Amino acid sequence: MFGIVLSLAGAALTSQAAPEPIARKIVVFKSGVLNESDREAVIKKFGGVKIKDLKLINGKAVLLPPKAERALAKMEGVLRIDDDVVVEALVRGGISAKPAPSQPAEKLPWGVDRIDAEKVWVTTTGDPIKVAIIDTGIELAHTDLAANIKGGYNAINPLRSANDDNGHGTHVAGIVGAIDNEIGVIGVGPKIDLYAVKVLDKNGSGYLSDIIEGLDWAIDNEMQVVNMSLGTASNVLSFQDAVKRVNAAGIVQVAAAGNSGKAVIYPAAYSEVIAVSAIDKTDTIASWSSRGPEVDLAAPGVSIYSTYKGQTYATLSGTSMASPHVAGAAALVLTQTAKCDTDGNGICSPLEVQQRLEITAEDLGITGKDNLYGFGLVDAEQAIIQ
Ligand SMILES: [Ca+2]
Ligand SMILES: [Ca+2]
Ligand SMILES: [Ca+2]
Ligand SMILES: [Ca+2]
Repeated sequence: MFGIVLSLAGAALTSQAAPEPIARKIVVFKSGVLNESDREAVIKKFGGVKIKDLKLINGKAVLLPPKAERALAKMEGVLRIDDDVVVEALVRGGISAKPAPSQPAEKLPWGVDRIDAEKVWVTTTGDPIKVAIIDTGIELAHTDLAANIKGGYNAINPLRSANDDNGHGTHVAGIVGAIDNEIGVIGVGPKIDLYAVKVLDKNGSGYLSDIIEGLDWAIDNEMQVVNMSLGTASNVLSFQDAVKRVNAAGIVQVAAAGNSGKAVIYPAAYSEVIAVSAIDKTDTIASWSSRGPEVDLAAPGVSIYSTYKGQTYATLSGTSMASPHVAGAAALVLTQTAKCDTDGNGICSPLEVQQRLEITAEDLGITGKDNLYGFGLVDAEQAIIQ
């Protein structure tokens, strides 16, 4: 009797509230309880509509009426329900200058020069390491990138190409691996194999579930490094679970620390991911670069000139621009197994690559590891040649 009264009171309260929008959620299942059709059925039963399967984390992205969430979470075989949070590209402000005209004479960008990547190209140019750019896509026809782009995937719409409709991913890709060809710019590793994994839309934002699907693609397609110049302040267990599995697959993960000037955001803050802060031309941390004990390395991230959509070039700032300097350096290290395989098992694990980059970094700020620069400025020359 009492229970009925309570539930009626609850119904009266909710009927007065504004109708809630359908929420985008990630439903994670326990393994081995429900088969595939039972999983689909339980989502439908609660008014949910499946968007996509997330096999990496044993889940599904769904549209769910908010009122159904608690009851669905209690169903047999359902482990938990996470928010499918919005994740943003970590560029700061807009384009600082009008995009440069198509195919200007080549120059060495200051960031690539500062980490002394150009000094290792006699030894390695990153060929044939596979780096996935988890981003807004890459301009597939850009003359300074096309020959290095070996594939891709559009997690937002698998029927479409991973071409970049924003420009951010094209900029990031050029920092990692623009071609040494007399035009435009040169990347950290000018023969790195680039893969465009489109998870962010034309406004530079996307859903966590699309990023998780992109990470799953990276495992299935044997990527060796993934760059994530993106993040969210929300710590979602599904994201942490995904990066742990990518790490277990032996893939080096590098991410932007964030542009808030405050705590390091996710995924950079996870221990399996190399978190990169941004410095300017004077080796000083950018005021807006996120900071904390999770920062592992620093890299150039202020006024970085690189490839941009529309066959152009642009100068951008953000920890988005710092992360790909480290991703490129990680790819260069991976070509030199003897430099990173400290346990001698013949392969360089993500942790071994990270430690190689850390012990060879140029210490900045206060002596030793610190909250602004981590172990210091990534130094490609020291990591590969020393
Ligand atoms: Ca240099
Ligand atoms: Ca070039
Ligand atoms: Ca090893
Ligand atoms: Ca230091």
